[in-house]
Amino acid sequence: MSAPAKELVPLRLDGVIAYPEDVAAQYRERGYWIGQTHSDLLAKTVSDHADRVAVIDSVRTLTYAQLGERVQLVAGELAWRGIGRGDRVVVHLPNTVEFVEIAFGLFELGALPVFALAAHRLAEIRQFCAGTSARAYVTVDRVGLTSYRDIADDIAREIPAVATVLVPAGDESWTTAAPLPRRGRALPSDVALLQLSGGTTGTPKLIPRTHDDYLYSVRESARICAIDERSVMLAALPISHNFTMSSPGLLGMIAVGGSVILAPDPSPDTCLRLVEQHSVTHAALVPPLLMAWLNSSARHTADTSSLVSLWVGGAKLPAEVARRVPPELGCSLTQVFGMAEGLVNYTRVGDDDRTVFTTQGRPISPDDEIRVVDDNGTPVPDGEPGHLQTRGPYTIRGYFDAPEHNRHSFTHDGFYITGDIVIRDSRGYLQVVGRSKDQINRGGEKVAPAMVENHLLAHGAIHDVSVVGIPDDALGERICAFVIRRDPEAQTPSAAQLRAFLRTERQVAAYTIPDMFEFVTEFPTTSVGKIDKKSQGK
Ligand code: OOB
Repeated sequence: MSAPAKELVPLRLDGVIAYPEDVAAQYRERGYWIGQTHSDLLAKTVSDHADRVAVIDSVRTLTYAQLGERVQLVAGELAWRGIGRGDRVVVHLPNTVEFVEIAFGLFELGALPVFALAAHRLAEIRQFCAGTSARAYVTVDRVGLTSYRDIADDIAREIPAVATVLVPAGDESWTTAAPLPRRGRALPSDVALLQLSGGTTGTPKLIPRTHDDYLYSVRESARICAIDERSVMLAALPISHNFTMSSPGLLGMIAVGGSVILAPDPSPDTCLRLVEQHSVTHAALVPPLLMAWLNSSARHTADTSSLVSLWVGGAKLPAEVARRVPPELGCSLTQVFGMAEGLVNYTRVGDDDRTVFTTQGRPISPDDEIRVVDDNGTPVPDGEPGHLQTRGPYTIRGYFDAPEHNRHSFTHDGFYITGDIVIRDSRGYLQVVGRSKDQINRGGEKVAPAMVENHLLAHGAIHDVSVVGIPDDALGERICAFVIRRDPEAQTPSAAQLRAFLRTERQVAAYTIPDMFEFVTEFPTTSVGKIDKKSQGK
Protein backbone atom coordinates (compact mmCIF):
# COMPACT_ATOMS: atom_id res chain seq x y z
CA MET A 1 0.00 0.00 0.00
CA SER A 2 1.44 3.36 -1.00
CA ALA A 3 -0.47 5.62 1.39
CA PRO A 4 1.66 7.06 4.20
CA ALA A 5 1.22 5.26 7.51
CA LYS A 6 -0.25 8.26 9.27
CA GLU A 7 -3.31 8.04 7.01
CA LEU A 8 -4.10 4.49 7.94
CA VAL A 9 -5.64 5.36 11.27
CA PRO A 10 -9.43 5.12 11.40
CA LEU A 11 -11.27 8.25 10.37
CA ARG A 12 -12.52 10.15 13.39
CA LEU A 13 -15.73 11.99 12.71
CA ASP A 14 -17.38 13.94 15.48
CA GLY A 15 -21.03 13.06 15.80
CA VAL A 16 -20.75 9.40 14.79
CA ILE A 17 -21.64 6.71 17.33
CA ALA A 18 -19.44 3.70 16.59
CA TYR A 19 -20.36 0.05 17.19
CA PRO A 20 -18.99 -1.10 20.56
CA GLU A 21 -15.53 -2.68 20.13
CA ASP A 22 -16.53 -6.15 21.33
CA VAL A 23 -19.57 -6.20 19.06
CA ALA A 24 -17.48 -5.07 16.08
CA ALA A 25 -14.95 -7.80 16.83
CA GLN A 26 -17.74 -10.36 16.83
CA TYR A 27 -19.12 -9.15 13.47
CA ARG A 28 -15.61 -9.54 12.02
CA GLU A 29 -15.12 -12.99 13.54
CA ARG A 30 -18.41 -14.19 12.14
CA GLY A 31 -17.34 -13.10 8.67
CA TYR A 32 -19.88 -10.32 8.25
CA TRP A 33 -17.38 -7.48 8.07
CA ILE A 34 -14.65 -8.61 5.70
CA GLY A 35 -12.52 -5.48 5.58
CA GLN A 36 -13.60 -4.31 2.15
CA THR A 37 -14.21 -0.71 1.04
CA HIS A 38 -16.49 0.38 -1.79
CA SER A 39 -13.39 1.06 -3.88
CA ASP A 40 -12.12 -2.48 -3.20
CA LEU A 41 -15.51 -3.83 -4.28
CA LEU A 42 -15.40 -2.00 -7.61
CA ALA A 43 -11.72 -2.85 -8.18
CA LYS A 44 -12.44 -6.57 -7.73
CA THR A 45 -15.28 -6.51 -10.25
CA VAL A 46 -13.24 -4.43 -12.70
CA SER A 47 -10.62 -7.17 -12.58
CA ASP A 48 -13.06 -10.14 -12.61
CA HIS A 49 -15.54 -8.81 -15.17
CA ALA A 50 -13.63 -6.13 -17.11
CA ASP A 51 -15.57 -6.49 -20.35
CA ARG A 52 -19.06 -6.87 -18.97
CA VAL A 53 -21.41 -3.90 -19.17
CA ALA A 54 -21.57 -2.06 -15.85
CA VAL A 55 -23.92 0.87 -16.43
CA ILE A 56 -26.14 2.24 -19.17
CA ASP A 57 -28.09 5.50 -19.28
CA SER A 58 -29.75 7.28 -22.22
CA VAL A 59 -26.41 8.68 -23.36
CA ARG A 60 -23.61 6.29 -22.40
CA THR A 61 -22.70 2.66 -21.84
CA LEU A 62 -19.64 1.76 -19.75
CA THR A 63 -18.03 -1.61 -19.23
CA TYR A 64 -16.48 -2.31 -15.85
CA ALA A 65 -13.02 -1.59 -17.27
CA GLN A 66 -14.24 1.78 -18.56
CA LEU A 67 -16.05 2.57 -15.32
CA GLY A 68 -12.88 1.80 -13.37
CA GLU A 69 -10.92 4.24 -15.56
CA ARG A 70 -13.53 6.98 -15.35
CA VAL A 71 -13.68 6.67 -11.57
CA GLN A 72 -9.92 7.23 -11.32
CA LEU A 73 -10.19 10.29 -13.56
CA VAL A 74 -13.13 11.74 -11.62
CA ALA A 75 -11.37 11.07 -8.31
CA GLY A 76 -8.39 13.09 -9.59
CA GLU A 77 -10.68 15.94 -10.61
CA LEU A 78 -12.40 15.98 -7.24
CA ALA A 79 -9.06 15.88 -5.43
CA TRP A 80 -7.95 18.86 -7.51
CA ARG A 81 -11.01 20.68 -6.17
CA GLY A 82 -9.76 20.10 -2.66
CA ILE A 83 -11.90 17.10 -1.73
CA GLY A 84 -10.28 14.42 0.39
CA ARG A 85 -10.70 11.83 3.09
CA GLY A 86 -13.47 12.52 5.59
CA ASP A 87 -14.99 15.42 3.63
CA ARG A 88 -18.75 15.39 3.30
CA VAL A 89 -19.95 16.03 -0.24
CA VAL A 90 -23.62 16.51 -1.08
CA VAL A 91 -24.31 14.59 -4.30
CA HIS A 92 -27.38 15.79 -6.17
CA LEU A 93 -27.64 13.89 -9.42
CA PRO A 94 -30.38 12.11 -11.34
CA ASN A 95 -30.16 8.49 -12.53
CA THR A 96 -27.19 8.85 -14.84
CA VAL A 97 -23.78 7.28 -15.34
CA GLU A 98 -22.31 10.45 -13.79
CA PHE A 99 -23.95 9.49 -10.50
CA VAL A 100 -22.00 6.23 -10.41
CA GLU A 101 -18.73 7.90 -11.44
CA ILE A 102 -19.04 10.59 -8.78
CA ALA A 103 -20.10 8.21 -6.00
CA PHE A 104 -17.14 5.91 -6.63
CA GLY A 105 -14.81 8.86 -7.27
CA LEU A 106 -15.66 10.06 -3.76
CA PHE A 107 -15.27 6.57 -2.25
CA GLU A 108 -11.87 6.40 -3.91
CA LEU A 109 -10.82 9.55 -2.03
CA GLY A 110 -12.33 8.44 1.26
CA ALA A 111 -14.77 11.35 0.99
CA LEU A 112 -18.34 10.78 2.16
CA PRO A 113 -21.16 11.25 -0.33
CA VAL A 114 -24.37 12.61 1.18
CA PHE A 115 -26.99 11.22 -1.17
CA ALA A 116 -29.70 13.80 -1.89
CA LEU A 117 -32.65 12.79 -4.06
CA ALA A 118 -32.85 14.37 -7.50
CA ALA A 119 -36.27 15.71 -6.45
CA HIS A 120 -34.79 17.75 -3.61
CA ARG A 121 -34.64 21.51 -4.07
CA LEU A 122 -32.84 24.39 -2.41
CA ALA A 123 -34.65 23.98 0.94
CA GLU A 124 -33.46 20.41 1.41
CA ILE A 125 -30.01 20.85 -0.19
CA ARG A 126 -29.28 23.80 2.08
CA GLN A 127 -30.08 21.63 5.11
CA PHE A 128 -27.84 18.78 3.94
CA CYS A 129 -24.94 21.15 3.23
CA ALA A 130 -25.29 22.87 6.59
CA GLY A 131 -26.08 19.75 8.62
CA THR A 132 -23.01 17.89 7.39
CA SER A 133 -20.65 20.91 7.22
CA ALA A 134 -20.18 19.84 3.62
CA ARG A 135 -16.99 20.59 1.76
CA ALA A 136 -18.73 20.51 -1.63
CA TYR A 137 -22.01 20.23 -3.46
CA VAL A 138 -21.90 18.21 -6.70
CA THR A 139 -24.61 18.51 -9.30
CA VAL A 140 -25.24 19.02 -13.02
CA ASP A 141 -26.18 22.09 -15.03
CA ARG A 142 -29.69 20.98 -15.88
CA VAL A 143 -31.79 17.92 -16.57
CA GLY A 144 -34.73 18.43 -18.90
CA LEU A 145 -36.56 21.51 -17.66
CA THR A 146 -34.99 21.52 -14.21
CA SER A 147 -32.03 23.78 -13.59
CA TYR A 148 -29.71 22.52 -10.93
CA ARG A 149 -27.25 25.32 -11.61
CA ASP A 150 -29.64 27.75 -9.89
CA ILE A 151 -29.43 25.68 -6.72
CA ALA A 152 -25.64 25.58 -7.00
CA ASP A 153 -25.55 29.39 -7.39
CA ASP A 154 -27.76 29.86 -4.33
CA ILE A 155 -25.66 27.48 -2.24
CA ALA A 156 -22.45 29.21 -3.33
CA ARG A 157 -23.94 32.55 -2.25
CA GLU A 158 -25.44 31.35 1.03
CA ILE A 159 -22.72 28.99 2.23
CA PRO A 160 -19.41 30.11 0.76
CA ALA A 161 -17.55 27.31 2.58
CA VAL A 162 -19.22 24.80 0.25
CA ALA A 163 -17.44 24.39 -3.08
CA THR A 164 -19.92 23.82 -5.90
CA VAL A 165 -18.99 21.36 -8.62
CA LEU A 166 -20.99 21.16 -11.84
CA VAL A 167 -20.35 17.77 -13.42
CA PRO A 168 -19.75 17.89 -17.18
CA ALA A 169 -22.49 15.94 -18.92
CA GLY A 170 -21.85 12.64 -20.68
CA ASP A 171 -18.64 12.53 -22.69
CA GLU A 172 -17.73 16.18 -22.16
CA SER A 173 -14.44 16.37 -20.40
CA TRP A 174 -13.47 17.90 -17.11
CA THR A 175 -11.31 20.99 -17.31
CA THR A 176 -8.51 20.23 -14.91
CA ALA A 177 -4.98 20.05 -16.26
CA ALA A 178 -3.24 17.98 -13.62
CA PRO A 179 -4.97 16.29 -10.72
CA LEU A 180 -3.43 16.82 -7.31
CA PRO A 181 -2.18 14.00 -5.12
CA ARG A 182 -4.83 12.49 -2.88
CA ARG A 183 -5.22 12.93 0.84
CA GLY A 184 -5.26 9.32 1.99
CA ARG A 185 -7.85 6.64 1.40
CA ALA A 186 -10.67 5.00 3.30
CA LEU A 187 -10.40 2.17 5.78
CA PRO A 188 -13.20 -0.42 5.81
CA SER A 189 -14.27 0.67 9.30
CA ASP A 190 -14.65 4.30 8.19
CA VAL A 191 -18.01 5.87 7.57
CA ALA A 192 -18.44 5.50 3.80
CA LEU A 193 -21.50 7.61 3.16
CA LEU A 194 -24.40 9.46 4.72
CA GLN A 195 -27.88 8.31 3.76
CA LEU A 196 -30.96 10.41 4.46
CA SER A 197 -33.51 9.21 6.93
CA GLY A 198 -37.17 9.21 5.94
CA GLY A 199 -37.55 11.82 8.61
CA THR A 200 -39.96 12.50 11.40
CA THR A 201 -38.57 15.85 12.48
CA GLY A 202 -38.25 19.42 11.28
CA THR A 203 -34.65 18.87 10.24
CA PRO A 204 -33.44 15.83 8.29
CA LYS A 205 -31.49 13.15 10.12
CA LEU A 206 -28.40 11.70 8.50
CA ILE A 207 -27.38 8.08 8.61
CA PRO A 208 -23.68 7.21 8.80
CA ARG A 209 -22.97 3.82 7.17
CA THR A 210 -19.50 2.27 7.25
CA HIS A 211 -17.92 0.40 4.33
CA ASP A 212 -17.89 -2.78 6.42
CA ASP A 213 -21.53 -2.69 7.49
CA TYR A 214 -23.07 -1.41 4.26
CA LEU A 215 -21.23 -3.88 2.04
CA TYR A 216 -22.15 -6.79 4.30
CA SER A 217 -25.81 -5.97 3.68
CA VAL A 218 -25.12 -5.55 -0.04
CA ARG A 219 -23.32 -8.90 -0.49
CA GLU A 220 -25.95 -10.79 1.49
CA SER A 221 -28.76 -9.04 -0.40
CA ALA A 222 -27.16 -10.12 -3.68
CA ARG A 223 -26.92 -13.71 -2.43
CA ILE A 224 -30.50 -13.79 -1.11
CA CYS A 225 -31.82 -12.31 -4.36
CA ALA A 226 -29.73 -14.79 -6.40
CA ILE A 227 -28.22 -12.25 -8.78
CA ASP A 228 -25.02 -12.89 -10.75
CA GLU A 229 -22.97 -11.44 -13.59
CA ARG A 230 -25.75 -12.21 -16.08
CA SER A 231 -28.29 -10.16 -14.14
CA VAL A 232 -29.54 -6.86 -15.52
CA MET A 233 -31.21 -4.46 -13.11
CA LEU A 234 -33.44 -1.58 -14.07
CA ALA A 235 -33.03 1.40 -11.72
CA ALA A 236 -36.44 3.04 -12.05
CA LEU A 237 -36.55 4.70 -8.63
CA PRO A 238 -33.99 7.31 -7.60
CA ILE A 239 -30.60 5.62 -7.56
CA SER A 240 -29.56 7.59 -4.48
CA HIS A 241 -32.26 5.97 -2.34
CA ASN A 242 -31.04 3.19 -0.10
CA PHE A 243 -33.37 0.62 -1.71
CA THR A 244 -32.14 1.18 -5.30
CA MET A 245 -28.59 1.62 -4.14
CA SER A 246 -28.06 -1.30 -1.82
CA SER A 247 -30.95 -3.74 -1.52
CA PRO A 248 -29.32 -5.31 -3.53
CA GLY A 249 -29.46 -2.42 -5.97
CA LEU A 250 -26.64 -0.74 -7.84
CA LEU A 251 -24.03 -1.91 -5.34
CA GLY A 252 -25.33 -5.49 -5.38
CA MET A 253 -25.04 -5.52 -9.17
CA ILE A 254 -21.52 -4.15 -8.95
CA ALA A 255 -20.68 -6.81 -6.35
CA VAL A 256 -21.61 -9.63 -8.77
CA GLY A 257 -20.56 -7.99 -12.06
CA GLY A 258 -24.11 -7.49 -13.35
CA SER A 259 -25.44 -4.55 -15.37
CA VAL A 260 -27.49 -1.55 -14.26
CA ILE A 261 -29.84 0.30 -16.60
CA LEU A 262 -30.51 3.81 -15.31
CA ALA A 263 -34.03 4.89 -16.26
CA PRO A 264 -34.46 8.61 -17.01
CA ASP A 265 -37.96 8.52 -15.50
CA PRO A 266 -40.01 5.88 -13.68
CA SER A 267 -43.04 5.82 -16.02
CA PRO A 268 -44.19 2.37 -17.14
CA ASP A 269 -43.84 3.40 -20.80
CA THR A 270 -40.17 4.26 -20.38
CA CYS A 271 -39.40 1.39 -18.03
CA LEU A 272 -41.14 -1.40 -19.92
CA ARG A 273 -39.44 -0.27 -23.14
CA LEU A 274 -36.09 -0.45 -21.34
CA VAL A 275 -36.95 -3.92 -20.00
CA GLU A 276 -37.42 -5.15 -23.56
CA GLN A 277 -34.46 -3.25 -25.02
CA HIS A 278 -31.92 -4.46 -22.43
CA SER A 279 -33.45 -7.83 -21.45
CA VAL A 280 -33.82 -6.63 -17.88
CA THR A 281 -33.99 -9.43 -15.31
CA HIS A 282 -34.64 -7.49 -12.08
CA ALA A 283 -36.09 -4.18 -10.94
CA ALA A 284 -36.69 -2.48 -7.60
CA LEU A 285 -40.12 -0.88 -7.36
CA VAL A 286 -42.34 0.81 -4.81
CA PRO A 287 -45.94 -0.50 -4.71
CA PRO A 288 -47.51 2.39 -6.70
CA LEU A 289 -44.97 1.85 -9.47
CA LEU A 290 -45.68 -1.87 -9.53
CA MET A 291 -49.39 -1.05 -9.83
CA ALA A 292 -48.62 1.33 -12.68
CA TRP A 293 -46.69 -1.47 -14.46
CA LEU A 294 -49.52 -3.95 -13.92
CA ASN A 295 -52.15 -1.54 -15.19
CA SER A 296 -50.13 -0.15 -18.09
CA SER A 297 -51.09 -0.93 -21.68
CA ALA A 298 -47.34 -0.89 -22.48
CA ARG A 299 -47.15 -4.26 -20.69
CA HIS A 300 -49.00 -5.87 -23.60
CA THR A 301 -46.81 -4.38 -26.30
CA ALA A 302 -43.37 -4.65 -24.69
CA ASP A 303 -41.63 -8.04 -24.40
CA THR A 304 -41.00 -8.49 -20.70
CA SER A 305 -40.16 -12.19 -20.83
CA SER A 306 -36.61 -11.52 -19.60
CA LEU A 307 -37.89 -10.53 -16.13
CA VAL A 308 -36.88 -12.97 -13.41
CA SER A 309 -37.97 -11.16 -10.25
CA LEU A 310 -39.27 -7.83 -9.04
CA TRP A 311 -38.15 -6.46 -5.68
CA VAL A 312 -40.99 -4.47 -4.16
CA GLY A 313 -40.73 -2.40 -1.00
CA GLY A 314 -40.55 1.03 0.56
CA ALA A 315 -44.23 0.93 1.52
CA LYS A 316 -46.79 -1.76 2.27
CA LEU A 317 -47.69 -3.89 -0.74
CA PRO A 318 -51.33 -5.02 -0.61
CA ALA A 319 -51.59 -8.82 -0.94
CA GLU A 320 -54.11 -8.50 -3.79
CA VAL A 321 -51.54 -6.59 -5.84
CA ALA A 322 -48.70 -8.93 -4.86
CA ARG A 323 -50.65 -11.94 -6.16
CA ARG A 324 -50.94 -10.43 -9.63
CA VAL A 325 -47.19 -10.35 -10.26
CA PRO A 326 -46.41 -13.94 -11.33
CA PRO A 327 -49.41 -14.50 -13.62
CA GLU A 328 -49.43 -11.03 -15.18
CA LEU A 329 -45.74 -10.20 -15.43
CA GLY A 330 -44.39 -13.72 -15.74
CA CYS A 331 -41.79 -13.31 -13.01
CA SER A 332 -41.46 -13.85 -9.29
CA LEU A 333 -41.96 -11.33 -6.53
CA THR A 334 -39.63 -10.52 -3.65
CA GLN A 335 -40.97 -8.30 -0.89
CA VAL A 336 -38.40 -5.98 0.65
CA PHE A 337 -38.96 -4.24 3.95
CA GLY A 338 -35.96 -2.09 4.68
CA MET A 339 -34.79 1.18 6.11
CA ALA A 340 -31.82 3.41 5.43
CA GLU A 341 -30.88 3.05 9.11
CA GLY A 342 -30.01 -0.60 8.42
CA LEU A 343 -32.29 -3.63 8.82
CA VAL A 344 -33.55 -5.13 5.55
CA ASN A 345 -35.96 -8.06 5.28
CA TYR A 346 -36.62 -10.15 2.18
CA THR A 347 -38.99 -12.93 1.26
CA ARG A 348 -36.83 -15.78 -0.02
CA VAL A 349 -36.58 -17.71 -3.28
CA GLY A 350 -38.60 -20.87 -2.65
CA ASP A 351 -40.94 -19.38 -0.04
CA ASP A 352 -44.55 -20.52 -0.44
CA ASP A 353 -47.01 -18.13 -2.13
CA ARG A 354 -48.73 -17.16 1.09
CA THR A 355 -45.44 -16.02 2.63
CA VAL A 356 -44.39 -14.10 -0.48
CA PHE A 357 -47.74 -12.38 -0.92
CA THR A 358 -48.64 -11.60 2.68
CA THR A 359 -45.38 -10.99 4.57
CA GLN A 360 -42.58 -8.46 4.18
CA GLY A 361 -39.92 -11.11 4.61
CA ARG A 362 -37.36 -11.88 7.27
CA PRO A 363 -34.04 -10.24 8.16
CA ILE A 364 -30.86 -10.63 6.13
CA SER A 365 -28.63 -11.73 8.98
CA PRO A 366 -28.82 -14.40 11.69
CA ASP A 367 -27.42 -11.65 13.91
CA ASP A 368 -30.16 -9.14 13.18
CA GLU A 369 -31.75 -8.90 16.61
CA ILE A 370 -35.48 -8.22 16.44
CA ARG A 371 -37.62 -7.08 19.36
CA VAL A 372 -41.37 -6.56 19.08
CA VAL A 373 -42.64 -4.70 22.14
CA ASP A 374 -45.76 -3.05 23.53
CA ASP A 375 -46.06 0.63 24.50
CA ASN A 376 -44.16 -0.05 27.72
CA GLY A 377 -41.28 -1.80 26.03
CA THR A 378 -42.35 -5.30 27.10
CA PRO A 379 -41.95 -7.97 24.40
CA VAL A 380 -45.22 -9.22 22.88
CA PRO A 381 -45.71 -12.85 21.80
CA ASP A 382 -45.31 -13.87 18.14
CA GLY A 383 -48.50 -13.22 16.21
CA GLU A 384 -49.30 -10.02 18.08
CA PRO A 385 -48.59 -6.50 16.83
CA GLY A 386 -45.95 -4.40 18.53
CA HIS A 387 -43.24 -1.79 17.99
CA LEU A 388 -40.26 -3.06 16.01
CA GLN A 389 -36.82 -2.45 17.50
CA THR A 390 -33.64 -3.81 15.96
CA ARG A 391 -29.89 -4.06 16.41
CA GLY A 392 -27.37 -5.85 14.23
CA PRO A 393 -24.33 -5.94 11.95
CA TYR A 394 -25.54 -3.26 9.52
CA THR A 395 -27.93 -1.16 11.64
CA ILE A 396 -26.60 2.18 12.89
CA ARG A 397 -26.18 2.95 16.58
CA GLY A 398 -27.04 6.63 16.17
CA TYR A 399 -27.79 9.38 13.66
CA PHE A 400 -25.00 11.72 12.61
CA ASP A 401 -24.48 14.60 15.01
CA ALA A 402 -27.95 14.32 16.58
CA PRO A 403 -27.63 13.54 20.31
CA GLU A 404 -31.15 14.75 21.06
CA HIS A 405 -32.83 12.59 18.36
CA ASN A 406 -30.66 9.67 19.33
CA ARG A 407 -32.05 9.71 22.84
CA HIS A 408 -35.51 8.80 21.60
CA SER A 409 -34.66 6.90 18.41
CA PHE A 410 -32.43 4.34 20.16
CA THR A 411 -32.88 2.31 23.32
CA HIS A 412 -30.25 2.44 26.06
CA ASP A 413 -28.92 -0.91 24.81
CA GLY A 414 -28.48 0.30 21.25
CA PHE A 415 -31.61 -0.94 19.50
CA TYR A 416 -32.99 1.34 16.76
CA ILE A 417 -36.64 2.20 17.40
CA THR A 418 -38.02 1.88 13.86
CA GLY A 419 -41.43 3.47 14.41
CA ASP A 420 -42.98 0.54 12.53
CA ILE A 421 -45.66 -1.69 14.01
CA VAL A 422 -45.14 -5.29 12.95
CA ILE A 423 -46.35 -8.80 13.62
CA ARG A 424 -43.64 -11.48 13.74
CA ASP A 425 -44.54 -15.10 13.06
CA SER A 426 -42.91 -18.14 14.62
CA ARG A 427 -40.48 -18.41 11.68
CA GLY A 428 -39.30 -14.82 12.12
CA TYR A 429 -41.15 -13.36 9.12
CA LEU A 430 -42.46 -9.83 9.66
CA GLN A 431 -45.66 -8.22 8.54
CA VAL A 432 -45.85 -4.43 8.66
CA VAL A 433 -49.25 -3.50 10.05
CA GLY A 434 -48.85 0.14 11.04
CA ARG A 435 -46.64 2.95 12.18
CA SER A 436 -46.11 4.89 15.37
CA LYS A 437 -43.71 7.54 13.99
CA ASP A 438 -44.90 10.93 12.80
CA GLN A 439 -44.10 10.33 9.15
CA ILE A 440 -46.14 10.13 5.96
CA ASN A 441 -45.28 7.34 3.52
CA ARG A 442 -46.47 8.64 0.17
CA GLY A 443 -45.98 5.62 -2.04
CA GLY A 444 -42.52 4.96 -0.62
CA GLU A 445 -41.52 8.62 -0.44
CA LYS A 446 -41.17 9.61 3.18
CA VAL A 447 -42.33 13.02 4.33
CA ALA A 448 -41.90 14.48 7.81
CA PRO A 449 -45.06 16.44 8.66
CA ALA A 450 -43.02 18.72 10.95
CA MET A 451 -40.89 19.83 8.00
CA VAL A 452 -43.92 20.72 5.85
CA GLU A 453 -45.58 22.44 8.81
CA ASN A 454 -42.48 24.59 9.40
CA HIS A 455 -42.43 25.75 5.80
CA LEU A 456 -46.14 26.62 5.85
CA LEU A 457 -45.81 28.45 9.17
CA ALA A 458 -43.34 30.78 7.45
CA HIS A 459 -46.31 32.19 5.52
CA GLY A 460 -47.43 35.41 7.17
CA ALA A 461 -51.16 34.78 6.71
CA ILE A 462 -51.18 31.35 8.38
CA HIS A 463 -51.98 31.09 12.06
CA ASP A 464 -51.40 27.35 12.50
CA VAL A 465 -51.09 24.19 10.44
CA SER A 466 -51.23 20.44 10.96
CA VAL A 467 -50.01 18.05 8.28
CA VAL A 468 -51.21 14.44 8.21
CA GLY A 469 -51.30 11.42 5.91
CA ILE A 470 -54.70 10.32 4.67
CA PRO A 471 -55.36 6.87 3.20
CA ASP A 472 -55.14 6.62 -0.58
CA ASP A 473 -55.73 3.59 -2.80
CA ALA A 474 -52.92 4.31 -5.23
CA LEU A 475 -50.22 5.80 -3.01
CA GLY A 476 -51.09 4.25 0.32
CA GLU A 477 -51.18 7.75 1.77
CA ARG A 478 -51.48 11.30 0.54
CA ILE A 479 -50.45 14.50 2.29
CA CYS A 480 -53.17 16.71 3.71
CA ALA A 481 -52.53 20.08 5.38
CA PHE A 482 -55.13 21.43 7.79
CA VAL A 483 -54.67 25.20 7.82
CA ILE A 484 -55.98 27.87 10.19
CA ARG A 485 -55.76 31.29 8.52
CA ARG A 486 -54.78 34.28 10.59
CA ASP A 487 -57.90 36.07 9.45
CA PRO A 488 -60.76 33.59 9.85
CA GLU A 489 -62.96 35.67 7.51
CA ALA A 490 -60.45 35.71 4.65
CA GLN A 491 -60.64 33.44 1.61
CA THR A 492 -56.89 33.59 1.09
CA PRO A 493 -54.29 32.24 0.99
CA SER A 494 -55.86 29.61 -1.24
CA ALA A 495 -54.54 26.09 -1.78
CA ALA A 496 -53.03 27.18 -5.10
CA GLN A 497 -51.29 30.12 -3.45
CA LEU A 498 -49.87 27.92 -0.72
CA ARG A 499 -48.57 25.41 -3.26
CA ALA A 500 -46.89 28.22 -5.18
CA PHE A 501 -45.46 29.57 -1.92
CA LEU A 502 -43.91 26.19 -1.07
CA ARG A 503 -42.58 25.65 -4.57
CA THR A 504 -41.15 29.04 -5.44
CA GLU A 505 -40.51 30.84 -2.16
CA ARG A 506 -39.63 27.99 0.14
CA GLN A 507 -38.20 25.88 -2.75
CA VAL A 508 -39.09 22.50 -1.31
CA ALA A 509 -39.13 19.17 -3.17
CA ALA A 510 -42.40 18.69 -5.08
CA TYR A 511 -43.20 15.38 -3.39
CA THR A 512 -43.44 17.12 0.01
CA ILE A 513 -46.08 19.63 -1.17
CA PRO A 514 -49.50 18.67 0.27
CA ASP A 515 -51.90 16.97 -2.12
CA MET A 516 -54.81 18.60 -0.30
CA PHE A 517 -55.41 21.66 1.85
CA GLU A 518 -58.32 21.87 4.27
CA PHE A 519 -59.07 25.28 5.75
CA VAL A 520 -60.42 25.04 9.29
CA THR A 521 -60.92 27.30 12.28
CA GLU A 522 -59.62 24.85 14.87
CA PHE A 523 -57.93 21.44 15.13
CA PRO A 524 -59.40 18.45 16.92
CA THR A 525 -57.47 17.91 20.15
CA THR A 526 -56.82 14.87 22.30
CA SER A 527 -57.86 14.70 25.93
CA VAL A 528 -54.52 16.25 26.95
CA GLY A 529 -54.90 19.12 24.54
CA LYS A 530 -52.45 17.95 21.83
CA ILE A 531 -53.52 18.13 18.18
CA ASP A 532 -55.29 14.87 17.42
CA LYS A 533 -53.54 13.89 14.19
CA LYS A 534 -55.13 10.46 14.22
CA SER A 535 -58.63 11.85 13.91
CA GLN A 536 -57.47 14.33 11.23
CA GLY A 537 -56.05 11.52 9.13
CA LYS A 538 -59.40 9.78 8.73
C1 OOB B 1 -36.81 2.12 2.57
O1 OOB B 1 -36.05 2.93 3.36
P1 OOB B 1 -36.50 4.32 3.99
O2 OOB B 1 -35.42 4.67 4.94
O3 OOB B 1 -36.87 5.28 2.93
O4 OOB B 1 -37.85 4.06 4.78
C2 OOB B 1 -37.95 3.09 5.81
C3 OOB B 1 -39.38 2.93 6.23
C4 OOB B 1 -39.61 1.75 7.14
O5 OOB B 1 -39.30 2.05 8.48
C5 OOB B 1 -41.09 1.51 6.92
O6 OOB B 1 -41.83 2.46 7.63
C6 OOB B 1 -41.25 1.78 5.45
O7 OOB B 1 -40.20 2.65 5.10
N1 OOB B 1 -41.14 0.57 4.63
C7 OOB B 1 -42.14 -0.35 4.46
C8 OOB B 1 -41.62 -1.33 3.58
N2 OOB B 1 -40.34 -0.99 3.26
C9 OOB B 1 -40.07 0.16 3.90
N3 OOB B 1 -43.36 -0.43 4.98
C10 OOB B 1 -44.12 -1.51 4.62
N4 OOB B 1 -43.69 -2.47 3.78
C11 OOB B 1 -42.46 -2.43 3.24
N5 OOB B 1 -42.05 -3.41 2.40
O8 OOB B 1 -37.97 2.38 2.29
C12 OOB B 1 -36.14 0.89 2.08
C13 OOB B 1 -34.79 0.69 2.31
C14 OOB B 1 -34.18 -0.47 1.85
C15 OOB B 1 -34.92 -1.40 1.15
C16 OOB B 1 -36.26 -1.21 0.92
C17 OOB B 1 -36.88 -0.05 1.38
